Amino acid sequence: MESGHTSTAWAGTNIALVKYWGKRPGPFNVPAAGSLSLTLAGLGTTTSVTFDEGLANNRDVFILNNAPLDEKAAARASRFLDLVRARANITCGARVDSHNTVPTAAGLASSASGFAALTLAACNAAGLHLTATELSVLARQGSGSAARSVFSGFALMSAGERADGEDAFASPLLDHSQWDVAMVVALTSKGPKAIGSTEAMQHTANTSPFYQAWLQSVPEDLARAQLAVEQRDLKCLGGIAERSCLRMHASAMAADPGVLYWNPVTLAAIQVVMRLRSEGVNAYFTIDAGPHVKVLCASEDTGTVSQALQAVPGVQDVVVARPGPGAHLVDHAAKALS
Ligand code: 2P0
Repeated sequence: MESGHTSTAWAGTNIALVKYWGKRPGPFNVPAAGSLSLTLAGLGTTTSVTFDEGLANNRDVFILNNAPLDEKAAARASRFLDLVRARANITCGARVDSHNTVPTAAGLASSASGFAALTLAACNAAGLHLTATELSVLARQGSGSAARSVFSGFALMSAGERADGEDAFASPLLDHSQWDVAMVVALTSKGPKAIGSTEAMQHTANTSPFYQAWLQSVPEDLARAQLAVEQRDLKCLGGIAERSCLRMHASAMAADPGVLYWNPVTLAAIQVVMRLRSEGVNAYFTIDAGPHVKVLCASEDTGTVSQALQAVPGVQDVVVARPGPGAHLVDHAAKALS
């Protein structure tokens, strides 16, 4: 490893159409079931990593959007970098500089793009040249959803069977250039989310009587969604996405105490999507661990869908995102010129 060498990577965030909600026990952050997602262009994270032997006490330094990262997030990222250090047989700290193009203040920031970009930049800076599958296994240990952002467009995350999670990784299903769809994101609040997904999914697993039923429903959704992607069948994929989202949220709502991410604007946006469909527009909602509504539709319908969502009282902003490439290194010379 060459101390002082900086590597920069970009990763887009991804939106799951068959959701991940729950882990198997153990230290390796292994999902309890598979998931299927769409990686987005434009909304994501650029991260630069430099392993620096001059850092006091080998402590990592994290900057996010030009400000120091909060202590809890920094501790989590340091634990993740320990995995990279162990693999590369290095001990020094790292300087990590990240920029989110996801509107962070709106509570949309995703650990998916953050950990995918960190994985690739840190491995490259440490002189590790991993395959995409190996990167996905590693990224998963930072954040489950990050394993999917390694890949372009539609990706399938396997839960695997091994206790060490070495067979729990994402694989590419359909490249971002292969299907002209879009994700229209309606931001329904400005505040940060009430409860983080890592904690909320654990709480759901521990206390929700619906959790086992949720898990049992995933394999069939995954198989059907995979087929729908392969056949570019938007209606079929969208129907499964809505079902998966509602079942995931139902399991969380049934926890004790219940986890409710939605606000009244979330519900109003859902109803608008249903109305659009009754008018013949192929648009389908999904919602993550927050109140925002993401709508999958054909590219040609983004104008109609955006307008309808913008008209919902309380919607703060509407962002249109296209399918995007997987995590990749950013050329430093090109970066300096831009
Ligand atoms: C998903 N979410 O499939 C689901 C749907 C949120 C709702 O993946 O604990 O932040 O870091 O593995 O990846 C969010 O979970 O959880 C997530 P950890 P992560 O996109």
